[in-house]
Amino acid sequence: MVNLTRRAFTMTTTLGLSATALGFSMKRAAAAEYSLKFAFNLAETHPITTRAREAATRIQQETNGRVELQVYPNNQLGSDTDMLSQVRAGGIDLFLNSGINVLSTMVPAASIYGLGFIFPDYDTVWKTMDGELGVALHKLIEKVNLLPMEKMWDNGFRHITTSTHPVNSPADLAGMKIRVPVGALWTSMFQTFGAAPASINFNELYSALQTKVVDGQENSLANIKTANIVEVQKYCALTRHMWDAFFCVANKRNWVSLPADVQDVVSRNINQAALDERQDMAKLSESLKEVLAKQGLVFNQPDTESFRQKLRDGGFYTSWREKYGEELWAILEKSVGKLT
Ligand code: X2X
Repeated sequence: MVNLTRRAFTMTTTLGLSATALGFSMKRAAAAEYSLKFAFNLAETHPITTRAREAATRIQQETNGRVELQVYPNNQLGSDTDMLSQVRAGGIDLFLNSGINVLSTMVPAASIYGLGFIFPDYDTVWKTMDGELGVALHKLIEKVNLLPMEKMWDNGFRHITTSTHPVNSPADLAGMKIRVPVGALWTSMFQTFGAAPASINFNELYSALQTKVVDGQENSLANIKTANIVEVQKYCALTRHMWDAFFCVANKRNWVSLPADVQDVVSRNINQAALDERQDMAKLSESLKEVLAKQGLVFNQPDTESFRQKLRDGGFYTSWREKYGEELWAILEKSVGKLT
């Protein structure tokens, strides 16, 4: 809210000058003592954005306006690559990013939960990520001076969409130009399937599909809907080939400079928002299929065994086991069972 009187406003328009040019100070009606920038790539209508805004309202109410959480969805502050640099530098205070996405360029092991077909259901997912594996990954992220909030935000089980033909087995992916996010695990998985993956940030995905730079992509139904991917894709294979989620990471220097009571109110509301968003996503994973089918997306249900076999035959699990190391691998297998 800009605090200009009607008279001042009339004057600026009459003179054709902006308030700043005239030297007015543009104060907020009730300026917050602490303002935190919270940024991410998801669309305005994604449940993550809704729950983030809800957290902002609660934080404002609980602190009587002393603390303001400024929510920037939809890549408003840049691509994931840009936002990661900004949260490192302190220009962004809180950033949601998948450990499999650009965050893995700094913390390679953070991508381990993205391995193909390791989670049968949400119970196993949250037992793993709220448990020992999540704690181990938090420690690795802290080493690069980012502080993860306790709870991860769900980014859903992922499926493959294409504009050209339905995908029933890896043979249908052979040589296909498919967009994957910017992370080595994604590239490796789709290379092992036999496709030709291209790393592209989420803010460029829609136009990459529209201009046919790539013929396909893979994502949650929530993103296929809210980022309008459905408008530029025809087929959706319900592969559920991997599951993804976001760490909410804070710039450490900015975070430790906040008083303890402010840290408490912000982290408590952000973690609650994450838990509520998980429920939203679980519901949407059931209901969105029908909604998207009505919009013209043609679904098929492949037998996923051929995809799993391709990963095993291609040495996918054994080579990533070497990269992640025995300690993390053992923690993961404790939750999800033997993988190699
Ligand atoms: O970039 C994507 O596809 C997204 C939104 O799902 C992630 O951030 C990994």
